[in-house]
Amino acid sequence: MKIQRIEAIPYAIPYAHPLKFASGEVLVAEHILVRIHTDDGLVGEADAPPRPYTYGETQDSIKSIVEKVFAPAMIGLDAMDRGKVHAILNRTINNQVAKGAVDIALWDLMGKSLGAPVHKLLGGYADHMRVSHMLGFRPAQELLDEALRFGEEYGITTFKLKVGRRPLALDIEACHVLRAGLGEDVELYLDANRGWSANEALEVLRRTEGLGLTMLEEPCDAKEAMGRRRLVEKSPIPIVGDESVPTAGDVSRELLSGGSNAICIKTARSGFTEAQQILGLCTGLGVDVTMGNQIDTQVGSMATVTFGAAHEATTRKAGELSNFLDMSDDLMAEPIAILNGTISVRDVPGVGAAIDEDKLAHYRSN
Ligand code: MUC
Ligand code: MG
Repeated sequence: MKIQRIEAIPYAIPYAHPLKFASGEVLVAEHILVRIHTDDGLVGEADAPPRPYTYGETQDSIKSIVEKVFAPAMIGLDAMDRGKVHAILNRTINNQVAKGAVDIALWDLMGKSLGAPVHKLLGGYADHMRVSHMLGFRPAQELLDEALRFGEEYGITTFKLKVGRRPLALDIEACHVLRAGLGEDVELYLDANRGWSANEALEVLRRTEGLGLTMLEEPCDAKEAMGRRRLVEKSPIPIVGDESVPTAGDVSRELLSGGSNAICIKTARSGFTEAQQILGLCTGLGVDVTMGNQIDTQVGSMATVTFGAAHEATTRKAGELSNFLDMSDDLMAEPIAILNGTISVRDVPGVGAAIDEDKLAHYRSN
């Protein structure tokens, strides 16, 4: 199964409900669909969502690095030889989202060529994941209305609230309103996308005490190492590393330096291969993990559920799998259904995110 051709296809799908958060805003999903073609006629696919404000990659940079740097070195290799491919990818630093998509497309190819679902190849632990929904910046009452609607329509009982605003009272009020309106049984946790300082985060934790918040993600910049360590030491709830930990090396640095004591795994920026390394590291150290959302399409969310359901430790918490609901459309031929607050894996060869070619033709940019 030799790699014959690699495409990086830019496309744009507007959001019906844009998501706003401390580090940025998403109005249009301007992503890249990576397609790896082999000499036996198989195609492996994966979605690459550029997040310039998080990793510095853009739609153009991902297209260029995949087609001009990775593809020429990969063509002719056996698609099963992931070790060889990763040695090539590792010659270029950063570009995590481009590398993640190449890796997932290779797993998709492996599944298709073996006739096996990738969730089984990865571990096959469960056939579904519970869903956590991300709530972006909105006035408190609108956030509550949205959460109640997601609870009623989809059975979702876990919410991640985007915070990191100033004045702090905006987010503190939102936490109180959500807890009062949703009741004790709904899980609520926060993600500040580096919007605060460590001291501001401590103040928020003080003023939300008693609300049963379960985690606080990237409250401040992890590079501000002393502040972060002090926050981790003083916080009653886990401080989750997200954008500070795209690679296994980053995870070890943040855990060992005391900058985080829980880790968010995102397949969009780590692929499946490095996500498994991260998971092994965290499991061995006794560190909790969450499956995060890089504001993914259905194609990206299918990859997350494929990985998350495959391992026991990633099914303990609800995975962030539902923000494709905010988009006006998607590329997947058979849309994802959320039933009783869960998303199921697909028992088809590969990742199970087959593309609707008419939709791709409609939304592709060139
Ligand atoms: C998240 O968990 O931070 C926002 C930016 C990004 O890269 O991912 C999202 C969600
Ligand atoms: Mg985050």
